[in-house]
Amino acid sequence: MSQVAARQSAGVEQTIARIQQWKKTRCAVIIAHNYQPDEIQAVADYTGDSLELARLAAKTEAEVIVFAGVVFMAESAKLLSPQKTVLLPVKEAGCPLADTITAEDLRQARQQHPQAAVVIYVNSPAEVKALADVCCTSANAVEVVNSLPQAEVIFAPDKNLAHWVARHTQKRIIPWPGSCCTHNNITAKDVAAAKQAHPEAKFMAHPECRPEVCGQADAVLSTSQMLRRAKAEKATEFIVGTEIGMLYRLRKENPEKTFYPLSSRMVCRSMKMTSLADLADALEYIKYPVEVPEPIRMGAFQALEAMLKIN
Ligand code: CIZ
Repeated sequence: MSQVAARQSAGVEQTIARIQQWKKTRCAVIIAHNYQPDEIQAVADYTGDSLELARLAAKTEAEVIVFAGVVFMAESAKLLSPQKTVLLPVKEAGCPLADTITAEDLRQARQQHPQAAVVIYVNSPAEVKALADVCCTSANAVEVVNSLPQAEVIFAPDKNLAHWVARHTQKRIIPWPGSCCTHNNITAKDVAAAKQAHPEAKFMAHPECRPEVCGQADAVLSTSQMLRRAKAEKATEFIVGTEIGMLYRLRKENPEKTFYPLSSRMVCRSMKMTSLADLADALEYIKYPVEVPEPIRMGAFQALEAMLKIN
């Protein structure tokens, strides 16, 4: 090992020791989204999708929850655990998809479609969730929409997930024009190239991908569903059509199988903002506490609770 590499590795060890020490002092847990950098997932107490993690945060005895993820995820944890301190280590880590909708936009859409129910994907700001009839995840979106009495549904903010839902329901879906740039930038050409490179591999796509990408998938799955499918399938090779952070856990939990990213461009910049030093600083200096005003928290909590009653 070169001297530079040895110094870097000693620096990483020191930062991890600082994280462990402050985690104990603060009686904290670290939870990391499936899209976080490998080294962050490696030091986390729990990894998962945004809702799994918010539920875990609510169940833990810990008083401080460090959420390695993006703003809407830390907010969701706070919605379910208002009495706990929820920290987002990088306060600028926003979600470009969540930013495609505001509460005012949604109020106007409701006025235009007064008969329609409003289903809001969890990748959205708390004040938007607060105006929804019910929330959904990518794993349960179809089930949530089909459970509603209304024949029309405003589905926001992801247009590709809305399209996926529309294919699996009799209801009229009114899609919001938002999308996740990490998923939406991928085209049928990328799929063709990945399939040509790995002809034996099963292709799992996330429903935030474009319809022509999902249309070529062996299965369209949320991140938690991908983890379950990769374990259960006899196949030993998979092309993974979602953010590349997902490969860390897939590989760790299935060492005998091989996972290929659909494209090396599937990198969410916001998800990659968190560093080990940010985690250590978050714990030592209590950075950055997430606050959701109580009337908004109550409204958003009700929309989440309505979803949890469905599944
Ligand atoms: O809700 C989540 O965690 C995201 C962003 C994706 C998924 O499918 O789990």
